[in-house]
Amino acid sequence: MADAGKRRVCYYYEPEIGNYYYGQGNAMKPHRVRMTHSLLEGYGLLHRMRVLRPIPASNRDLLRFHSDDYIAFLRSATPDRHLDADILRRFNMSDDCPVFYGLFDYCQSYAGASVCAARELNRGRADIAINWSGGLHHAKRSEASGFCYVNDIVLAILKLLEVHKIYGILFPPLNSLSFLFHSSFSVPLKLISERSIIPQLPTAMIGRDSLLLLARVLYVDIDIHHGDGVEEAFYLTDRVMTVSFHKFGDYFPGTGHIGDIGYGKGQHYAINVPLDEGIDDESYHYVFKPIMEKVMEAFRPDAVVLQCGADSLSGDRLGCFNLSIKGHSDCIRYMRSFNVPLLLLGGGGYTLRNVARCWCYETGVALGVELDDEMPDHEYIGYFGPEFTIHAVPSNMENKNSRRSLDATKVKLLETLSSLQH
Ligand code: ZLM
Ligand code: CA
Ligand code: ZN
Repeated sequence: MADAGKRRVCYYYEPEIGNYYYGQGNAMKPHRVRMTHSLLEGYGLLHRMRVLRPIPASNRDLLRFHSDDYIAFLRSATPDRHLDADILRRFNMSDDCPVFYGLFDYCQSYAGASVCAARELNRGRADIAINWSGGLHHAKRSEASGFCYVNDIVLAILKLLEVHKIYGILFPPLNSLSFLFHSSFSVPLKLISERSIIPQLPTAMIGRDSLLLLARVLYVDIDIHHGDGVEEAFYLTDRVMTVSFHKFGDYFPGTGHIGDIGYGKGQHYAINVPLDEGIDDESYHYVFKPIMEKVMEAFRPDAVVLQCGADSLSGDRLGCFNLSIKGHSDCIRYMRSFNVPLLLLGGGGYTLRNVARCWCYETGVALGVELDDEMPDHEYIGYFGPEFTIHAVPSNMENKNSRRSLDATKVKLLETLSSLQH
């Protein structure tokens, strides 16, 4: 099988990340990233990949998506300085998104890790890059939302688009059947039939004897919440396709209707897969695999960004899906099997022991290493009793997704994807 082999993996981790604290009662706990790291160390996985400390995101990085006044506000806000109520409201700072100690350092750290990871893929130095502290998909240009302040995903995608361009050189004469192209990833020069590739180009700038093929980035979001911030950022473009699987109906943030498909040039480049509570592994993959297969075939991305929010797992404190760690990680396994440069990001996940289990196991999947179910001793082993296993105990909750509704969703989305293919 194509996915059986090894991959070059680089993993970004900031040792300070676990010390940031959103405040009492807030479900978002950066400590889960430190728990994951400690478990990775216990399993010996840190020796199987390059472990890198992120460079904090610069102002320049952050301003590629966010507004000046919003970033200036995040930089200056501290809990002990007076904060104007109107300004807090303007930037949507609230119980979900409080001003806490070290807020701006935290933002620079998780966003910097995603940008560094994207850069490493651009340079062709890794097949898979990982940042479990990232994936904060709700942040808007000038607004915090749902525990997210800066949108590290948008910044990483912009980085992938920036460097990852494909330049082609047409053989003279211009109407020759073949041309050479290469990409900035470590793809060797290849001879491609012009006829087979040119009609499928999303965008091409044709000079006298050269082609500039613009890169395409696919974003996939398996967090239980809709990936609204990323969708909105790329809603008008055909260079980024966004696909979110999420609980829809009386659930935060309320967007992600199946009929929201993008606009203008971006029409058909946003895909929303609304699901109901209690979805299990079998039902999830009944829609995930055929949809993603069709997306890969129709869109042919140059890089894939996968937001691996662990709040879609069974027993999550905020979530209401019923995925096992195996079922969740099969999404990573499936996307990895296409052999396209892959950026793995974190996201939600509020039952801490299951988040660490999930992201540790998924790091194993990235590396092509199967982990022993019996957990090794490590600093946070006390969180994992009484089972002390990597896999969590399944639940018997009811699956509110009928075969009929899943079929309807699948058929509708596969139909709109077909309109992309010519
Ligand atoms: N109230 N405290 C997912 C983001 C989910 C919006 C309802 C806040 C909470 C939640 C915060 C102690 C990702 C909403 C909630 C109370 C308006 C959400 C602080 C309890 C508390 O007790 C709490 C003061 C807090 C927050 C519950 N918030 C549960 N669900 C969602 C945001 C983020 O996983 O997708 C990616 C990282 N917010 O439902 C309210 C409407 C604010
Ligand atoms: Ca989602
Ligand atoms: Zn979530």
